[in-house]
Amino acid sequence: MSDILQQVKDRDPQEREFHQAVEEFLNSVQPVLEINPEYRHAKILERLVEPERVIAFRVPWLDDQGQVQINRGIRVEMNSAIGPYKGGLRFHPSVNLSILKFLAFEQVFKNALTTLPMGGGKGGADFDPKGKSDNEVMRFCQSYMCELFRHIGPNTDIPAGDIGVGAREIGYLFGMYKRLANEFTGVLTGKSLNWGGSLIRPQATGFGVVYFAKEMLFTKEQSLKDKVCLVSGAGNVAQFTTQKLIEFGAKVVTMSDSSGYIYDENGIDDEKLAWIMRLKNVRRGRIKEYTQKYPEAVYTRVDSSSDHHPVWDHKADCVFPCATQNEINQKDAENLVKNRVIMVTEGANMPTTLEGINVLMDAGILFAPGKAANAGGVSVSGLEMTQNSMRLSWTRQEVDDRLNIIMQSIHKTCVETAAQFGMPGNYVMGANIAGFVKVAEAMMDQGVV
Ligand code: NDP
Ligand code: 2IT
Repeated sequence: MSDILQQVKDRDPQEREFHQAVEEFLNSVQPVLEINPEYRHAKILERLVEPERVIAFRVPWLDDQGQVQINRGIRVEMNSAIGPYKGGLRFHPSVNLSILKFLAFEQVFKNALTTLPMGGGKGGADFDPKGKSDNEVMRFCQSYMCELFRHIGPNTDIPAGDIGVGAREIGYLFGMYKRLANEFTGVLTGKSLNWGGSLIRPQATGFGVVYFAKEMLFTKEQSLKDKVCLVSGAGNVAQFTTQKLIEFGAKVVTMSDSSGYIYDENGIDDEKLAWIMRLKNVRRGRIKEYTQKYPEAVYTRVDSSSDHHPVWDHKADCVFPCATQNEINQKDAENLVKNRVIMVTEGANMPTTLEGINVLMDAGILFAPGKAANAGGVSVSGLEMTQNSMRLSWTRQEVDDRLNIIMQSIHKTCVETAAQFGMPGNYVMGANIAGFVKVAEAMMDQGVV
């Protein structure tokens, strides 16, 4: 295991996020390799850490002043052993190959856990949608798709949203794909409802996170009712995590964006959340404006060079990091332990550092990794693909019921797999091993490809 990690590090020394995701995974799967020596001979791990294909391309576009702008576009097609590449697109200035490889790597095992036939991929660009006009976003998306379209397809690679890519961007991307390919197909998910989207897809990641959290608490004979919760982020995942937590009787006291966070001691209720959704999704404003509307709340600006994130200093029962990678470090985790948090459920991808995870698990805190807990989004993307293929639409209730069943099934798989390997309650091991075995078996069946 350490040899493989070292090879990955030596080959691409600058890819820190990718190394982190690979290390967490390798730490879990050792016992599977011991009982399946054939995986070693077939070099399954060595193949898993090498993307099947990486596409990198120039994205030139004209801004509103008529100036030429150039961004870098990437799509990582990581593994197609159990289905076509599937995973989101991220538009954020921090995007680079390391971040997209870590996301694509985690997506492979997440998608395997969903029970649906989807391989793993991820893509994006170092484009910053913040402060751009709708026309600029449209021109960027059109230019991005002018190259991407030749690499994707409803049976090849099906992108969706992630940070900075929501319904607006999916619409512009789809419009250009349709024009170039001369086909109306389910090549993207997260589409709007009236042209092929699925009910519940916007809500799916956040709702799924809370369905998963409910199952976790149930193992301790507890429920979300009256639990005080810290949520980070104020985007798609954070909004619908908060909405479902409120519905289940929990009290959410924080939300954040990359500039800072709000703490509302009285709890964010449905009306306040609706205001945040308009702020973020329509006006595209900053979370600090919340305190102008609700002066009882406190806004704290966050200095990104600080050694910890103050949102995690608050007393709470349950914690839902829903913004981005590495937002809970060792010190944050120690603060959560000190405050006697009982559960951390990851809505974002890899929001907790390796050191942070160790602190939480050593303290006996219930901890669920994003690849299990946030799989509801891609699951409903899979259901959107099914509906597109069948050329029909399911009702809200039908999709929500299926989402709930999938999250319960992922939870059960994690718990049973962890117990089978002698680590009861270890969701990290459960998720990694169960996802790995499904993909490894498919790779063994398909030979050296
Ligand atoms: P959005 O773009 O809708 O929201 C992202 C939120 O996180 C914003 O509040 C944003 O603040 C904040 N954020 C982003 N980058 C940073 C950063 N570098 N530092 C601090 N805060 C940051 O994205 P989503 O809600 O879709 O995604 C959130 C997380 O969930 C990501 O990790 C994503 O990979 C994961 N995820 C998303 C799924 C989906 O279906 N959308 C599915 C599964 C996982 P600001 O506005 O200031 O940038
Ligand atoms: O990280 C993720 O699972 C997503 N961004 C959703 C991917 C998808 O294809 O819906």
